[in-house]
Amino acid sequence: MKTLKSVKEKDIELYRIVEEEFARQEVGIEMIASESYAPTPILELQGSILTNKTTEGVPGKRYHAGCGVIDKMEVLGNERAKTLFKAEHANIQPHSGSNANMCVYQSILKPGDTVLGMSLDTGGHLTHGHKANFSGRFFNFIPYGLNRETELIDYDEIERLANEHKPKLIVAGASAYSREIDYEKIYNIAKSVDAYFMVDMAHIGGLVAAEVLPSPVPHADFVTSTTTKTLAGARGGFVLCKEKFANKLDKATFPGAQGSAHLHIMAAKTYNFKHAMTEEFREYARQVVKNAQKLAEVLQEKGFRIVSGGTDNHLMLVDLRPKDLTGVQLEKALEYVGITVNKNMIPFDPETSVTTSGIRIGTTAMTIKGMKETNMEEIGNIIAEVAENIEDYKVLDKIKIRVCDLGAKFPLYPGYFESF
Ligand code: DSN
Repeated sequence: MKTLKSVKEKDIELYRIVEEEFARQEVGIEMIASESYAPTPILELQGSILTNKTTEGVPGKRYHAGCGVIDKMEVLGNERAKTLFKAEHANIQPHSGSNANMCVYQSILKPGDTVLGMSLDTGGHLTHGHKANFSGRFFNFIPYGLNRETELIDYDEIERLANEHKPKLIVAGASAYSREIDYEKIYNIAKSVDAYFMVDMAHIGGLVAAEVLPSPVPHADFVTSTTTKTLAGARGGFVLCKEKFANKLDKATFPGAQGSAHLHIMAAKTYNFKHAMTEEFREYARQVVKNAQKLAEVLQEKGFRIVSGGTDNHLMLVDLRPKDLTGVQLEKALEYVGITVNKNMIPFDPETSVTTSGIRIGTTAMTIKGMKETNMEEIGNIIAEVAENIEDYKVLDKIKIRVCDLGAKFPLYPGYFESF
């Protein structure tokens, strides 16, 4: 690859690993719901000389000299994030979505404070209070979940828990939930107990930007996100908040949660926000959802159960019990044929998180490569065939060739990289 010319000269061992991963991404059918392919300007910015500068603080109030130029970039990024999401204040410094959440907690919580968050096993995120994560160790998170019948967020449970525990903060948002969230309802619950309200929209940020899904920004005190998932860009995070929290958030980010900023990544985010304002991006976001809905429909026709009966966004949870399979079995068999998904617990899963009864499938990455509903039909059929032939390697080997042929029709960065 032209862009890795020096790596090839200086470290052939490492170069070969990148080359191998390029080949995997080139022909593989990528359906991990948190993945996307960053546009080439983002690859360039993430590899740019901006990585060389050290900054701490915010534009105009720095702890190092020589920040005049870089301040222009950060101001531009903040302004674009505010415009894109109609937010009062933005901070694009968080290194990741987890860091973005840490920055908000650092802004308004003290260790031991009580917080409500969606449990990981019903679709939440590690940083929403899991015991293995800093959030669950430093704060008193009370988990809420889903209604067993509808498999939708149990808003009555949130209200009951809020009244019982009087939390300082309620966190909404998920990494494995396929339905729209009623932000206004949770906001009203939060305000009734005098709690702050934060939404982690990491998974759906791109769909919100494109107005394919409703925005949490009018309702939430803080909104966190990554730029990597449906925003399809830089590997990092950011926070939006009401102006009255701006100072608290900036101080909680630096020096509260992070040291010097990653300016090359912040520049990539800045491009990301501009790209997400284009009609091309909006069209992509609409197609992501159309593809997910088509794939869910095909899988249902093939006898899989889709949690909650369908999807409003880029992902779906597939219950494999009707096929008498576990998540780990199907994940492995799909990986063997070249389709990447992840095993995932379904609501009220009788299996452990290591085995699981489900898989999570997302359509972001393949939509970026140009796939449409007809391709989703083909992928749905292939997934069903793999499930029916889970250990029949003669059949799986034939399917592998079909997957490779399909993947090769949707190349990665066509015309950008020189061939190996
Ligand atoms: N939270 C993980 C996921 O959803 O896959 C990583 O972002």
